[in-house]
Amino acid sequence: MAESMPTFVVVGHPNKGKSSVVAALAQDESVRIEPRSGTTTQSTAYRVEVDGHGVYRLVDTPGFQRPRRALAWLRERATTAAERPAAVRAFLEAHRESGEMVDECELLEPLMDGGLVVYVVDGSVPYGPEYEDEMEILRWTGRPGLGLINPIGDEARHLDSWKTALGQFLGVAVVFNPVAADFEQQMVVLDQFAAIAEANGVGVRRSLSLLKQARERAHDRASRVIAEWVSTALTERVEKLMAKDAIPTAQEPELRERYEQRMRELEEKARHEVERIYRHGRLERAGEGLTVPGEDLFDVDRWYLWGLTKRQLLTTLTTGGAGAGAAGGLVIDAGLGGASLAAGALIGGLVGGAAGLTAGLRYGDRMADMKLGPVTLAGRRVTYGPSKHPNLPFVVLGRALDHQGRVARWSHARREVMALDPESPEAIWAREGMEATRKKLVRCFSRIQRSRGDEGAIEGLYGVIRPLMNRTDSEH
Ligand SMILES: Nc1nc2c(ncn2[C@@H]2O[C@H](COP(=O)(O)OP(=O)(O)O)[C@@H](O)[C@H]2O)c(=O)[nH]1
Ligand SMILES: [Mg+2]
Repeated sequence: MAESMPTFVVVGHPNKGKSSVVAALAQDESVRIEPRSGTTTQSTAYRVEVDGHGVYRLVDTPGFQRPRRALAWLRERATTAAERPAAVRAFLEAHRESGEMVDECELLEPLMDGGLVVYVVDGSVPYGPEYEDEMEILRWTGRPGLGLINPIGDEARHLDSWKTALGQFLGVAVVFNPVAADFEQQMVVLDQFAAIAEANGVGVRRSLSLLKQARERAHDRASRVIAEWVSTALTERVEKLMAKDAIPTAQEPELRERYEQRMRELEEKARHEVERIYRHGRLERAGEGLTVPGEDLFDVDRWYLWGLTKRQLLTTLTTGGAGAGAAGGLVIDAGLGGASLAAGALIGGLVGGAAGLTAGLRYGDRMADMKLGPVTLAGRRVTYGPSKHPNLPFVVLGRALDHQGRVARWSHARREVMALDPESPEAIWAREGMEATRKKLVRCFSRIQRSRGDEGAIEGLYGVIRPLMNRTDSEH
């Protein structure tokens, strides 16, 4: 198997995104990407594997430094095309010994060892003769490959001239932005790599399907982490022992603060797990571990961003069917605009399906109830939570999906700090066809609450969450 694994050698001018291409296609955040040129001085091979099965190898190389001189040297040693690869071998031998043209040696060696060329250029600058020497040297190796146009800064103004030029030297040119590319776009460009490899006798297509399977498994695992976290959010509580004669209500602010802090920590933990699943364990997030206004889990004024709107909540809970009542906490208060809603068709569902529900759709003031234990010698146990707020699980899940979506789409070549921008959440609950999902979720949440988070109930939630992951790979 190992013999049939192709090696793609990523070459080009310095600072055109070679390392970025390697990072993106190897899904490896450890590949060094530097704003300064010339920081890559040695070739490094990255082996891409799934379950120990090698799929392909990517070699990051230093850029060409002295292509003109290198080509002049080669031209003196070959008169016919048939002699050219031998001249390149002679070049390697001569310069390895003298220690000259180290960069050229580093990048040519893996090619002469059977690698395939991936020649990276910047599509935002015009094509020019200075690239011709580089491509001519690549041609001399006799190695097949393709040109990869990186539209740096999202601009590929000079696409046509590049395509024409690359086409003559390398046959095929593809456009690929390693920083912006999501998984689908990576698969598209890898398919093109695979075609070149197949045409040269190295089978790889079957292996690419392994990458797709691995992606599915990552979604499975992320769904499981998120289902567990939502279940915990539905059942979590904090407690303390207070003195027998202490005033119970005076304990509430402290308990609530501890409850919220605990929930924030659990959310952070779930986020880290999801990041690790998508191989982004070193990802930096803005405001990580802090309570960022507008981004904080308990900034209830912003809950409409991640959870259901009042109207969605109302329709979902009242028509959610069995168990909606147990999901709890529904009464129309004045703040909800009860009059206009009551006048509408909703009231039928309310009266019929959710009679006897208590407490408010009121936002914010009451997250959970306090419960007092019996007085004992030691004192009195007070607990806070779990929250019965009907929107809390939607907020928790909406935030988790928003984060998961960003992480799953984040290229491993992208090295800036990720902002979980509360101004542009995915608005997942408003999507077409989500009403049915929202109703299923209400039933799942209710079952988790009633069973205090048993395995079967979590499994049920997993079953509803898992299909939502597919959106990260099928939309742009
Ligand atoms: N905006 C943007 N910057 C890029 C892109 N590709 C590379 N860069 C930047 O260009 C610089 C050099 O990238 P690198 O991958 O290290 O290039 P290399 O020297 O060819 O390996 C880094 O600062 C990258 O962040 C791209 O597609 N878009
Ligand atoms: Mg580099």
